[in-house]
Amino acid sequence: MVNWTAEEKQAISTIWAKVDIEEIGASTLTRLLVVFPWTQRYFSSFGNLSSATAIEGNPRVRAHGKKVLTSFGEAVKNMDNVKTIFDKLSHLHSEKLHVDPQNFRLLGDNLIIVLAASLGKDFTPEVQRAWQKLVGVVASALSKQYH
Ligand code: HNI
Repeated sequence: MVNWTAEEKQAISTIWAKVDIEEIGASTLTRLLVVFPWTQRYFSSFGNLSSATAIEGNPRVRAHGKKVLTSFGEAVKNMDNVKTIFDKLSHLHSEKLHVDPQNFRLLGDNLIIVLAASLGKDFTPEVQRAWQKLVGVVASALSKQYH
């Protein structure tokens, strides 16, 4: 069970209110696929991923990034209940998609980097620590069915 302070909750929801889900989602997934190219193997049905430019301009990457970040938003709204709300998704990623759970951490790290770049000085060290905790909680909830 994760405990959140009022300050952490505040830091997370304040930032979330400023997030453009489509843009940040697309940038986060694009960055994952470019910086960690082995993650491309799960998206072989998505068409052209042959270069950073191709990935950036791929509409399926963009749409999927938005989908992932929308789902992340459920965690933001249910911070005390992330394991429960991601139970089905954990089953899906483990049993059907066979995604190596290490990749959930990589995606979370990329989200932090993209948020920091997009929000600049609003992304203070305190805010970053709260977000780091949240991406860790999400990664661990999605990994639940693996162990
Ligand atoms: Ni993920 C599908 C949420 C990380 C590979 N993923 C989904 C769907 C959601 C989702 C929602 C759609 C489910 C459905 O159709 O019912 N994924 C999330 C979240 C995270 C995450 C919240 C982490 C924060 N997924 C990852 C990672 C990878 C990944 C790190 C691989 C590197 N996900 C997939 C794949 C699919 C997927 C592959 C199926 C895509 C498709 O459309 O075929």
